[in-house]
Amino acid sequence: MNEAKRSIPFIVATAGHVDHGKSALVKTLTQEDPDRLPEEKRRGITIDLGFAQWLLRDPENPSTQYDLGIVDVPGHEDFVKNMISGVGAVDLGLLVVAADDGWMPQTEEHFQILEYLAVPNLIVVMTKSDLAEGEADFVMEMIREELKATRFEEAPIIATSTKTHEGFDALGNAVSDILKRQPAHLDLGKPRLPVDRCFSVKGMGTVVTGTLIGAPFTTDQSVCVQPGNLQTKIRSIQHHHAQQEAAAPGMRTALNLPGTTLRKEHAFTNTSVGRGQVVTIDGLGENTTCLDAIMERTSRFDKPGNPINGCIKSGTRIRVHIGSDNIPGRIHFSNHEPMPPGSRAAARIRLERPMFAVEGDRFVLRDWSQQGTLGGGRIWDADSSHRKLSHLEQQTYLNHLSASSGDAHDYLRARLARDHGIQLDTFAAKGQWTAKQLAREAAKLVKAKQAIKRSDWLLDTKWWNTNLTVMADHVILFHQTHPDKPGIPLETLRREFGTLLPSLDLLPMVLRELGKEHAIEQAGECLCHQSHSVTLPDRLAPLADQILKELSQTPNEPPARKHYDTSQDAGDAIRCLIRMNKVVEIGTDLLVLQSVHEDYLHKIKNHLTTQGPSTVSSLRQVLEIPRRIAIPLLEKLDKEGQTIREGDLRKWKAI
Ligand SMILES: Nc1nc2c(ncn2[C@@H]2O[C@H](COP(=O)(O)OP(=O)(O)OP(=O)(O)O)[C@@H](O)[C@H]2O)c(=O)[nH]1
Ligand SMILES: [Mg+2]
Repeated sequence: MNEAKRSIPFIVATAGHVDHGKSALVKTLTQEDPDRLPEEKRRGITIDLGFAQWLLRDPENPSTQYDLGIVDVPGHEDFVKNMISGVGAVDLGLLVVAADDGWMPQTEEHFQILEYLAVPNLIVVMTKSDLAEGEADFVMEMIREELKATRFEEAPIIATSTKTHEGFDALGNAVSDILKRQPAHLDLGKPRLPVDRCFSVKGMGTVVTGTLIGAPFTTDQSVCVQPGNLQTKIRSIQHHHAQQEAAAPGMRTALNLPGTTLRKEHAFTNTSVGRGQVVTIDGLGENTTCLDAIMERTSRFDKPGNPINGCIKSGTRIRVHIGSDNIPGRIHFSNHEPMPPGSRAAARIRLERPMFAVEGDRFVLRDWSQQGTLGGGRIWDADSSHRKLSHLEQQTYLNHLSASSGDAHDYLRARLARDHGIQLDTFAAKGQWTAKQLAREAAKLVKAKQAIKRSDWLLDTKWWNTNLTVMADHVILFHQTHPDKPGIPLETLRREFGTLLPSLDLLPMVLRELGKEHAIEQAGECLCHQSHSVTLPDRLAPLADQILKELSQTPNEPPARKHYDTSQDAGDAIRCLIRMNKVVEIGTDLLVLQSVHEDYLHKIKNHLTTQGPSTVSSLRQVLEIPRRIAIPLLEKLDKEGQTIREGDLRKWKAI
């Protein structure tokens, strides 16, 4: 057969009750025995995850080959936790049901787990068809009954036998039929490899394996292992025992990580790696012990696979399975009501040790003693420790996402409604969406006038406009109550409104917008309305007269501002004089009379427009002022755009 031109990686996982023929199915499909442990061979059951590669040609398009990484899971009820750690990023589930046994407790439990993890495709493989004894149709009927009213109602059911080889062509066709419609794994620029196996190879050191998602990994790439923030480098990469320069998302991937050791159980050290940890890159978020989620419980509580059918009380100790990890913790519901089967609820999970998780990730909850699966859900706040779950904004945020499809658009809108302002760059680094996807969704919100963009901030339009109006009203109210003051001190505004803003970095934008939309301008350290004119209160009149008198006595040699500004009243008098256009502030420490300032400006303009660009010292001579005034005066004019500085020279703006 000709070489396939395209090889598309996908992950396929088996699922189903113990002894129903999952491993035998994988062996027939791939000629590899997924059971590798001596104990598995001895007992004839699968204990831990097994892996194999299935290269499947698309029969309709032989130039396309599916490079399927098969994860074979154990069916025994004691090893469900191992099963979950293998099915985190699966494109297709093969739910195995033995024809001589039918739908059994772990068929049901595994089925629910695949549902909670939102596995996109399912094929039911009815194995051991050679043992069906004329009951095959009936068993198929029963299986179809179990699938009713689920996402997989229409899933193919294919009868196979590893003894007679019946059904394997049909199975291959069904798999390729599904996968040709399945989108390839995306490169989000955010690689994550939840470690599901970790072992040591002589001469190489530690090797970890897992299903790579989010972005490729390449040889020599610097990576970190979370939780633990262990920094290392990829020395080499293998994909199903073949050495590769790079691995793509959706590939079973083995990484050789130099300088790391095998972790013993939960004894985390700063060099050790083990199942449950995630190989990733820096900057994709922090480890967390507190997360908020939308949790759901199936209504299939009467099925035999779910021994834990009752309500879950708020505060119950549980185990959270996420990626390849499982961590003990407690679940709390916002209304403190117990959560019945067949419902959804906003929940907070407090973990007993840190985990690396990303918003949008799905998880499964099992009871503390690992008797059964309680439910599943999706993380929507990967670090909620600084918020209250009962807080209205957090409730609204979670409920909004609960009722949505949870795509990039819904996520961005919900976050904007909760946080009011989002700094897109840092925001995009976390979560499951690319900066490009989020920028596209942000542009849509801006177009619909639901958001406005200011530098890299996306702001909720209604919230932004309301706050600007409130601030502008506050300035006007201040004028009414303090007619003698030039305006509200910026510091007061910052104190009173700073907590409204998601970041104080937004303050300069607020000030600009107040000027543009509300005629509020900044005068020195104050904010005032353009129409506000200061009336000098009687108590300040003698001080103001004194300042004006002194300034006019030595107009070109004014004393430093601190010479006058010695009391609250003196400061108020100076601010009044500035607002009344009687004196001008040059730099932070100099005042000159308005008339003197006008004279300077006139002379500078005249000199620069007739003599051309000039140095500070020639301008000083024209103005007959010392350097101490000339420098801040020219810097002020530069800032205002009246003059332009070019090296040592100044030129007039109009030239
Ligand atoms: N007759 C018959 N026996 C089968 C078939 N497939 C598997 N078996 C037998 O069923 C037994 C269990 O098969 P496994 O493949 O180990 O079952 P499993 O689902 O992987 O079991 P666990 O991994 O322990 O859950 C073995 O003795 C197989 O030889 C089949 O198609 N026909
Ligand atoms: Mg097995």
